[in-house]
Amino acid sequence: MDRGALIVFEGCDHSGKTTQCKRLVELLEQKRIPVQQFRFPDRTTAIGQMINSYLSNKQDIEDHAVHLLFSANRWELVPKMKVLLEAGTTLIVDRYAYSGVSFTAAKEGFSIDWCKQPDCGLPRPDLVLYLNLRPDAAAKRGNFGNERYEQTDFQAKVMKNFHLLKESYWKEIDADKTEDDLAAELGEIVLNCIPTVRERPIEKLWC
Ligand code: 2DT
Ligand code: MG
Repeated sequence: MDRGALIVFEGCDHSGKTTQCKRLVELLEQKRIPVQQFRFPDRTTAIGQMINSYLSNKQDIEDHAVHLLFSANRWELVPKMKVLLEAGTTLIVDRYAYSGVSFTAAKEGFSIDWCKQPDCGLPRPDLVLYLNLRPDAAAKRGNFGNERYEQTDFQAKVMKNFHLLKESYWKEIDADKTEDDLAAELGEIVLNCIPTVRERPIEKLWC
């Protein structure tokens, strides 16, 4: 049985990740390609609910501890992801371990190296679509919300970290275009990627 592709979206706030994930799922469904969407953090699980109360400032959690919760929230979904991939379903994932590392490493006293360890061995994406948007273009799309981390100076540090994590299987996409143009560009990339992974084993991230 041919496996599905693991495709991850990363990028800054307002770059259109969530909208484009949805558009991509719709495109694949239209073409009768088996597809399922994931997003991290997945706030529906017990761990996800702790993360949600942290992000919405209802609860404080020590910085190392919350980093491990974000990672645990990915690990708890790995068995389901693997079953789907092996059954031929392509997964479109809104944020993954790169957000995990980039956000925590933007805090005082955290190295990129330390931050990567808990996610080491997760299924490695076949493709990371990194939506790039200059800060001035992002600002035109609206203000930050009220969640933790939604501040300009913190986000600038996060963006720097993302760029340190680039790998050969990343594609950096200029997101400063219309929703339709971006959807068309991403659709073509993903439709080309899916057939190339069919017989490749799922690799491990960062090890
Ligand atoms: P959303 O706005 O996309 O729901 O993200 N985050 C995310 C982390 O700090 N660590 C992680 O591992 C992940 C996946 C990024 C909520 C916020 O959570 C941050 C923004
Ligand atoms: Mg957000």
